Amino acid sequence: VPRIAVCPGSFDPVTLGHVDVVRRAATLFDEVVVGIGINAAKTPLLSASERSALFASAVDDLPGVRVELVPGLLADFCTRVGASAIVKGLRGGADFDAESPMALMNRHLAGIETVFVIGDPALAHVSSSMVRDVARHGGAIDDLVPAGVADAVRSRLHGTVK
Ligand code: COD
Repeated sequence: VPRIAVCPGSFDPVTLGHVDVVRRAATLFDEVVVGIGINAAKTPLLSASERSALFASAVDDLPGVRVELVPGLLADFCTRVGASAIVKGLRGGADFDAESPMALMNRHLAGIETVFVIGDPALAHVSSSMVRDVARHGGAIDDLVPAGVADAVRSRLHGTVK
């Protein structure tokens, strides 16, 4: 029986930090499903299908990794795909504080464990919200995101690719 992990997030947009977490998960599990989820606290810049296509292109060299939309509860999604664990990345204490209640709730709802990997310290400053903010003000985000993502973000924000 293959061991399957789900790596969930908003991924608005996917960053090199997210891809690093998925790469690490792929060394620990037979299959990894990247789950493009809905965070009710956030209004996304990119549509779910855009976020999905950009993540899929960033991991197309990784066998055993696929991208799916999570339409409702993450816990239900994990049960449906037969996942053994959720894998998430921690940049620091703030991530731990945000992730602990989610891990406990997902275990409560579906009996699923969450496994945390410590993010690459070289990417500790990289978040989707920071990437969006830097791009919004005309800063360079190209070194923080996979190929194609910076153009997609700029085109959504400014209606043009420069
Ligand atoms: N290095 C390491 N890890 C990183 C980095 C980095 N540079 N950047 C981000 N991460 C990690 C984050 O800590 C997080 O674990 C993950 O990557 C995803 O980050 P985001 O910001 O894209 O995703 P979130 O936090 O907005 O995702 C929230 C979910 C969509 C997972 C959540 O809202 C959810 O599960 N929604 C579905 C509905 C549901 O089930 N709700 C109840 C949840 S208990």
